Amino acid sequence: MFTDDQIEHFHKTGFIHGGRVMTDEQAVELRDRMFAVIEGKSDSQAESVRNLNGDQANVVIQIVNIWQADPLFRAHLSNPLMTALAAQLMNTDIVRVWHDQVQHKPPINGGPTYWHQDHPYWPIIQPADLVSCWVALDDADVENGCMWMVPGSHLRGPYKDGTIGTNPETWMPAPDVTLISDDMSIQAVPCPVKRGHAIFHHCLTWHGAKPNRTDRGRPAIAVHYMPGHTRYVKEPGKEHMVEHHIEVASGEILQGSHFPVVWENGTVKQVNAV
Ligand SMILES: O=C(O)CCC(=O)C(=O)O
Repeated sequence: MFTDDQIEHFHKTGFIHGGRVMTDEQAVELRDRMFAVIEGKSDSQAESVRNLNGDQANVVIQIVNIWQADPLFRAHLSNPLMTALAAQLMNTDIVRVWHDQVQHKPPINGGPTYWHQDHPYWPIIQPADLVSCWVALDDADVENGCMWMVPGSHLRGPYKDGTIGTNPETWMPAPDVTLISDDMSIQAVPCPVKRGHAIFHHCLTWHGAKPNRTDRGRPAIAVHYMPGHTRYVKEPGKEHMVEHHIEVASGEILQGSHFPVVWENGTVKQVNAV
């Protein structure tokens, strides 16, 4: 569990390391299942599997809702350490899953993660107080494209549509400075994560990653967790890939079999196949 000091640190910076949440062997098993889904060898389908950058020189394989495709990833949503830590950071009695997201940067031609904040990409869920748990399925370091974050950036609210701007030489954030307040530091810090360890970030924290030119891959899985009070708010003209699974009316708490409860009042809940 996080200490009070750690939770205060998270609220100040917008991210925090969560330590080891699975063994190396479990991480390797998940990584192997990830490759099976990428190669189309799973029994069911994920929501989407694609090269996020659409560019063969800068490949980032993104899988959304791999939990729909693979039972080990479904069990991963309910990891007891991840769910309890997420509940603490969101100060909630109920933790639900918004969606999950694999991002794999292959060796040599692994692409960057362009600087962004998450919540503006999710305008149909409110309020903006979700927390993501990102687990490295192999060591992620500065060389192979670990994430970088800007401490305190979540406190500034949404930035345009969430796309911050990326300097193509340094891979550091390059925002329109007329849109941010003078006193905002945009000093990014690297966030290396060991295999089987987790880092949590707030849904407004600015984050990005450099390309991977090493001979090591950088596989990782993020679970985007919602507190119990998150609502679906229809935004005409703004659709999200998983919106077609929503069965509640606009204005209601977002719940249902595709947005499962994984933690409730201290008890971990397993997720049913959909
Ligand atoms: O894995 C990455 O490089 C980016 C992940 C990300 O943007 C997220 O988890 O919100």
